[in-house]
Amino acid sequence: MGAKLSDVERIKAASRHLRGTLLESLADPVSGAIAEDDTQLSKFHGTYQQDDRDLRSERKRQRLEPAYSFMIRARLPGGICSPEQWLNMDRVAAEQANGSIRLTTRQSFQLHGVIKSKLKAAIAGINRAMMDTIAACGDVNRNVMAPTVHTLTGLHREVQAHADAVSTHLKPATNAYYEIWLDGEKLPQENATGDIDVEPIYGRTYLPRKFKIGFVVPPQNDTDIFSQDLGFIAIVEGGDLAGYNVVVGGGMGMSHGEPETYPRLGDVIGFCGPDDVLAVAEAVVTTQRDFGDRTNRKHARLKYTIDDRSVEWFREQVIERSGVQLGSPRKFAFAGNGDVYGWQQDDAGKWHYTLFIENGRVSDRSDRPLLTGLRKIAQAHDGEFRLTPNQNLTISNVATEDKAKIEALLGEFKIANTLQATPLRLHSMACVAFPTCGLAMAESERYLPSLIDKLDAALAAAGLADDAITIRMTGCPNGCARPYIAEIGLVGKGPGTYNLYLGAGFAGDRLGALYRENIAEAEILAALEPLFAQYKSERQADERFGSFLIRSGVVREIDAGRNFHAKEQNA
Ligand code: SRM
Ligand code: SF4
Repeated sequence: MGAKLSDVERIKAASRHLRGTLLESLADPVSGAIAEDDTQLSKFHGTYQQDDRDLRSERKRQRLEPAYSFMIRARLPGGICSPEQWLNMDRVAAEQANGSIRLTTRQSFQLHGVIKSKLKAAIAGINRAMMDTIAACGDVNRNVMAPTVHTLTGLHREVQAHADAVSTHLKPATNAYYEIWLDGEKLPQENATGDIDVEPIYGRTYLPRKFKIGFVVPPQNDTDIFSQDLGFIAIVEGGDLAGYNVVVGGGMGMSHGEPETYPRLGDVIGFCGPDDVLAVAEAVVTTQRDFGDRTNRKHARLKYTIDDRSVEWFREQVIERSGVQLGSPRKFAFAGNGDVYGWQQDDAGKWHYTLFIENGRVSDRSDRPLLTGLRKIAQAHDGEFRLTPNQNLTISNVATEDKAKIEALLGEFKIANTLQATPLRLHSMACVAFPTCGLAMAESERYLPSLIDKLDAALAAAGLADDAITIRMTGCPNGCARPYIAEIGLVGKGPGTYNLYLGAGFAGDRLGALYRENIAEAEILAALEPLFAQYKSERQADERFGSFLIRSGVVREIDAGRNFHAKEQNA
C-alpha cells in the first residue's frame, strides 16, 4: 500500500473545485478567522489568513483570539498594469487593507491587514479594475513572470504575449472564484462526464504543490530563470525571437535541519519554437500533476520529481505529452539578475524609468511620500507600470514630451533620489517576514535596510563602495526573496540570527554555500569584513564577489541542489 496522501490532498478533493465552506466561513460573525480547511482553499483564490505576530503573545495573555487578518495577492503576468489599475490598488489598500502596497518578488501586488469583514469587498475591488487574484497562491501555476526588456518593444511584446497566454491557459477553470467573491451565478459543479471537464488540466486535486513559470530575455536574468519550476529563455537570432530554451526543476524552498529538502537550479532540457510554448508548458505541468509526490508536501515540488526520476526521464515525458521534439539547447549568456535602473529609451522612442523601491514596500514616510508620489504619477501618466522581478517598479511607455512631467513628479516626491542608494542596496531584496508572515523565524523586510547601512560602511572601508554585490535576506529558509542565488544570502534561523550563504553567481546561475550558521549581526559583520578586504586586494579583473569566494576556496562550489547540504566544511 502506498503512503498516505497529505491532508491538503483530502481538502482539495472534498472542496468541490475550491469552494469548500468559504462562503459560510466569510459569513460567520463570531471569529475573525475562517474554518481551518478553508485556509488551504482560500490560497487558490489569492488570499492567506495571517495574524499579527507582534501582537500574538499579548493577545494570548489577554485570552483573545489572534489578531487575524488576510493578505491578498494579485495575479499580474509580467507585472504589467495600467495607471488606472495602480490607482485602484491604491484605493483598495486605503479602504480595505493597511494602507500600504507591497510589490513582490514575482512581479505582483500584495495587500496586508484585510480583516475578514472587508475581504470580499477587497477582492471584488481589485477585480473592478480588471485585475484578479485567482491562482496567485495555492497548488496551481502562480503568477507568470516575464522580463522587463525596456529597450526592445517588439521583443518585449512577443515574450509578454507568451507569458499572458501561459497564464490564461493554466488558470483554474472552476467557477468558484466568481461565485464566492464576485457574486457570480452558481454553476453546476460536476458535469455528466466527470469533474475532469471542470478542470481539464488540473483535475479535481490540482497540482501536488505550488508551481512557478518565468520567461527571460538574456543577457539580464531579472526573472531568476533557474529558480522557476519551468523557465523559458528567449533565444533571439538576427533580432527575431527564434524560440526558447526550456528550463525545468528550479526551486528555492528548504527546511532547516532537513537535508532531504534543498534549493535547486533548473536544468535546460532543450529548445522549442515560439508556437510550442503552450504545449510544452502543459506537458510539464501534467507530468508534475501525475508524478509529483502527494504524500509529503516537503517533497512535492517539481525539483524533487525530477531528481527522483532523472532529467532524461522528465524530458521524454515532456516530448511524449506535448508532441514537441525538443531541439538542442541554443547558446545564451547572462550578465546579472538585477534590474536596470533609471531612464531607458526603447526602439520605438518611448521612455521607461525604473525606480528602486526598498524591499517592495510602497508607503509614505515623512522623508519620502512614495505612495502619494506614485498616486500623482499614476494620475498624470498614460503609459503603463511594470512591476519588476526584484520588487521594483518601472514607469513605462512615457512619451518624450511627457518625460519632463514625470521627472518633475519624481523630484517633487523625492522618488528619484532612491537611485542614489549604494550599489549594495540597489542589489538587495528582503522578503516580508514579520509581522505578517506566519512562517518567519527572523526579521527580514524590517531589518535588512539597517544591516545594509553597516555593510555599506564596511564596503566603503574596504574600498568597495562602488561595487555591485547582490544581497538577499529571508526570514526563514523558504526562500521567498531567492536568497540562495544572491552573492550574500542571509536566511533566518531564529530571532535575530541567520545562516550566511556565500558564493552564488551574480547572474543567479549558481547556488551559494553555507558559510556560517545561526549568527547575529556582529558575527555577520565580522564574517564579511575580512572577505571584503580580501576581495579588494586579490580579485581578478571583473571578478564578481561570489566567484572570487569560490576561486579563493572560501566556500565550495555547489554543483547541484542535491549537494547543497553535503558535509564539506567551508573555511
Ligand atoms: Fe513565498 C510562503 C511571501 C515569493 C517560496 N511566501 C509564503 C507565505 C505565503 C507564507 C505562508 O505560506 O504562510 C509568505 C507571505 C508573507 C506575507 O506576509 O506577505 C510568502 N513569497 C512571498 C512574497 C510576498 C515575498 C516577497 O517579499 O515578495 C513573494 C510573493 C510572490 C508572488 O507575487 O507570487 C514570494 N516564495 C516566493 C519565492 C520567489 C519566487 O517565486 O520567485 C519563493 C522561492 C521559489 C520557490 O517557490 O521555490 C517562495 N513561499 C515560498 C515557500 C517555500 C516553497 C517550497 O518549495 O518549499 C513557502 C512555504 C510553502 O510553500 O510551504 C512560501
Ligand atoms: Fe515568510 Fe519565510 Fe517567505 Fe520570508 S521566506 S516571506 S519568512 S515564508
